[in-house]
Amino acid sequence: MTGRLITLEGGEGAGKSTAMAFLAGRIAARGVELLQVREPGGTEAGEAIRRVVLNPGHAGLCAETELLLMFAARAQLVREVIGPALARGAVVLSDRFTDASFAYQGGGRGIDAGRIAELERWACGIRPDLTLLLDLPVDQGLARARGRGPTDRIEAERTEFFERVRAAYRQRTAQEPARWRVIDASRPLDEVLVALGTALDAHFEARP
Ligand code: T5A
Repeated sequence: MTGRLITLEGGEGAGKSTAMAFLAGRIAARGVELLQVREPGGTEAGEAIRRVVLNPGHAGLCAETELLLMFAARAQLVREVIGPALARGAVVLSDRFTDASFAYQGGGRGIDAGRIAELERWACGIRPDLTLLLDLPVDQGLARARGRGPTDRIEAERTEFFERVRAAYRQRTAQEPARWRVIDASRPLDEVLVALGTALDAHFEARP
């Protein structure tokens, strides 16, 4: 068993928290070492960066700062946590990863994808083996996310921003179909979890 990185992506309110718990249980049942992380965050420095980027008080944060902070947190997470775990053969399950930067800062904020790809190579250096995308209409996701309570700085963006995020995610799935599995997250939760389980099992069967 060699280490592998599995990432979960999606727009706001796609249901990633519930899906993460389900996927973690399913992976652990295989008897492998599992490490769960979230982005931005996952290290002491990364969690501090998370508090800055999501704080609605920092309304004036520019797109470049936002992107660099995401990669600052990611660089720390890769070196401190993900890299060593993969080296010892663990399965790392990450709630968001570099694709979120392509979708939010690339699609949403309009930063050139080539620049983000350069940061991906330089500051991060690893790519997921499997990425599961929870895809659903923006208005449905926002209604779920905003129904939970106060919004963070990014959740407070306009609907058009999230439409661009969704389009960027879908574009990435089309560019690299072998890595992605797209799950219709507008369906009832039990159906979403079945689809996730099927996608995960297929990945492990293809690469035991
Ligand atoms: N970001 C992150 C960037 O801009 N660039 C980056 O590079 C990175 C890494 C992270 C923010 O940072 C941005 C993206 C984000 O805006 P976060 O708090 O981690 O902030 O936000 P999210 O990742 O979006 O997570 P959320 O907690 O907002 O959403 P989830 O986890 O997708 O949704 P969840 O599971 O809490 O579900 C929302 C509600 O819907 C219900 C749940 O019960 C819950 O109440 N629900 C369903 N209801 C009906 N049917 C279903 N199928 C349902 N699934 C869930």
